[in-house]
Amino acid sequence: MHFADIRKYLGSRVFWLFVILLVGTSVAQASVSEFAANLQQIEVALESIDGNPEKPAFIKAADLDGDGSKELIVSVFAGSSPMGAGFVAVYKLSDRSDLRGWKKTILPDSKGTKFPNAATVADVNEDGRLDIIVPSGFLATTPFNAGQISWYENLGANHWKKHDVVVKQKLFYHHVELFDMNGDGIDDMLTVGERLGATEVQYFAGKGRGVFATRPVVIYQNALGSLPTIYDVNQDGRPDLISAQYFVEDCAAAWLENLGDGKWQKHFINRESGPSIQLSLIPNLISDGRAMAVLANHVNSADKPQGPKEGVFVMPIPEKKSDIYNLWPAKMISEGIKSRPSPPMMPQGAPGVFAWGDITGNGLIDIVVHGDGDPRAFLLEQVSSGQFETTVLIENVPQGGVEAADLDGDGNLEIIVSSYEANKLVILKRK
Ligand SMILES: [Ca+2]
Ligand SMILES: [Ca+2]
Ligand SMILES: [Ca+2]
Ligand SMILES: [Ca+2]
Repeated sequence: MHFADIRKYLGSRVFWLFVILLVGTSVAQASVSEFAANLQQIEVALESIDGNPEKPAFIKAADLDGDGSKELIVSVFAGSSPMGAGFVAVYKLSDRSDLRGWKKTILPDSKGTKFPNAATVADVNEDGRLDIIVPSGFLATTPFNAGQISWYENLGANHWKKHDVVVKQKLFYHHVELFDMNGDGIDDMLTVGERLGATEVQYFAGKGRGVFATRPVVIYQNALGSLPTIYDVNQDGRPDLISAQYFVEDCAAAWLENLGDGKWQKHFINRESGPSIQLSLIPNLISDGRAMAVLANHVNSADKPQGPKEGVFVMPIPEKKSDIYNLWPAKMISEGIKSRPSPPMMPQGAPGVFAWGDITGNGLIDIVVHGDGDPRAFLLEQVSSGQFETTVLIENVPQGGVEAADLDGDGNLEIIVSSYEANKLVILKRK
């Protein structure tokens, strides 16, 4: 979601937005009418979670304490740079019926994390409490060997203890899947380490009770990308890996076939949509019982008019087994997403990361996508089976993340949107 170098954004413009946000509710109310005017299908109200979230990026909703209400885990870039650093914040609703009241906890010892990326919520040490895995680092940290994976042990009552899995890596990490990769019955940490032009698909073998090998097993070089998914693509009983590709530019998306005995084979899925940020498999997306791959690319048609157009694509997993090994047909389901031109030395791309769920309540799964280099967030509403309509949800949220979750327990999904460039963290709620 932040494949641009953000260091130069930390200037007067960000400070100006920060001051406005602190002015309070009158500004927020004005924003409501501003984006509600853009909505055709749903009405939303905006609640500001935090007047100064300190440049929030990735967002994850999960019920960490088992009280039936979801918390928000926000990866905050703050002053992230090779020298400065960010942190991870957990927001908990004080009163479930009031989305305005959030108690913020900064995970202990998370201050100093350089570019904290997408958090994973899982019970790492198998004590029955959900823990938080935080991978980190980015292009700016590679010369400083500052890539890292840590996890925060849930001690109960909102107390946390930090454990490092790996530190001081040239590679940076965006996402970890907790999964038993080597079949010894203990979950391992699967991830894709990246740097400019190269990736390594790795796992850190679990030894039990939250202890992991300090050196990774490298299962493939120069395949996949930031946000890998484990899925048995060819239904042979062996879990495969699938993801978008960005830093290795031979395709937009690929999967690694698990051949057994530690052997893997790369297959291209899409070579026409350009460098891509996220591929997710969504079960029963169009209500036909099949899983579909949804791909968001990350390109800039303002900079490269002859290049791929920005968009979100659906790619059904081919039904004929032999077709799984060929390119999968892709259909663009978004409309009008377009990156800003990149300022000098600050490459921009659109769209960014996405989340999904039945946002509008018609029983069909919708997709919420951040524009990233397009400073808007969008709802791709599934109006009838397989038919999507694009709506602008909110403007002026350049570069950030999205999540969809029912936070207040009324049965409707809220949408949470961040912008690290504009220092915003907001909830959109259907009226
Ligand atoms: Ca635990
Ligand atoms: Ca294992
Ligand atoms: Ca398989
Ligand atoms: Ca709700």
